Amino acid sequence: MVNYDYNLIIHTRKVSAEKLQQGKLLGKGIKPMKRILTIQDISCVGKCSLTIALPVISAMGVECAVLPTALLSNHTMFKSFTFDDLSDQISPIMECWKNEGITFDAIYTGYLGSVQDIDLVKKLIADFSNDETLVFIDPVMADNGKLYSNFDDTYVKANTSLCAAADVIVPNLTEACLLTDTPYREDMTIDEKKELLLKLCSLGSKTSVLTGVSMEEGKTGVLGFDSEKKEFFSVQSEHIDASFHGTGDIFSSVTVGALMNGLSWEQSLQIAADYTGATIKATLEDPKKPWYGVNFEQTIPQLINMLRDAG
Ligand code: PXL
Repeated sequence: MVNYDYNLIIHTRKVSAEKLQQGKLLGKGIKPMKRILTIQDISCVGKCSLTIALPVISAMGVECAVLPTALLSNHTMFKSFTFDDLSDQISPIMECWKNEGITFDAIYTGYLGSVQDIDLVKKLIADFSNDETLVFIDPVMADNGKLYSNFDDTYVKANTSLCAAADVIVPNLTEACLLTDTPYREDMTIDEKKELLLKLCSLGSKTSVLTGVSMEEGKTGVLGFDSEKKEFFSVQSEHIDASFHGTGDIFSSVTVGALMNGLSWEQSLQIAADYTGATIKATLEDPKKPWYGVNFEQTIPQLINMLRDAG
């Protein structure tokens, strides 16, 4: 049951007094560089996972180390695809990193690809994280009420146990329902979504953030629950009536990148929601837009401006 005593904080946008301060370049000798490790597949064509995380996080002035879990010709929304599981590479890479004394400020996982990968990633998190490391898990496996091809119940169970290792998880509604064994309904009420969030946190993550939640007409964003503060929170942005592949990967990459720039949770989620919306808008304007992904490359300057305004 939803505990109605918990506060719900709806964050409102803070408009910065000065736009685009001259000469204030990202990371220009101000703070030490942060290093994120992102673990997801590499789809050679399709604009998702690593082909989003790497350029987006780098553009945000944060080092992005990668651990590819699988190599695909293109993502699985295409009619056909090749899939080569790279799980046999994970342990030797981890050993090498340990010997080299390599550490990470954040570990960010997305589409992993196989149960074996998930088990290895759990070990990696145990070996490479401490109290200072942000463990950010996007349990990518489903959307619009359906699992992506290649996945089954065993994968869902493995992903559920991975979520226990997280500081924060960011499922969409379909993934949240699968993780909590709740029947999926597109038209769930806000109270039902709050109940889902409580169940998600009981899996073990400190904070759960449900993506694609509209709290008012014409807006969309996230609804989250912070189990330490015992507080629900929400961030909203303009709703653009179109859905594209890869937007979840953009949202997660921007959130982690913004957090590593020292921004607060609310600022980071707001920038992620605003940038995702701006990118969908820009894509819609392109008469030659690809069906398989968004034109995030064209909106990277906007992302940098948002970051500079917030910092
Ligand atoms: O954007 C999610 C994603 C990532 N990686 C691969 C996918 C998908 C969604 O279909 O197929 C390979």
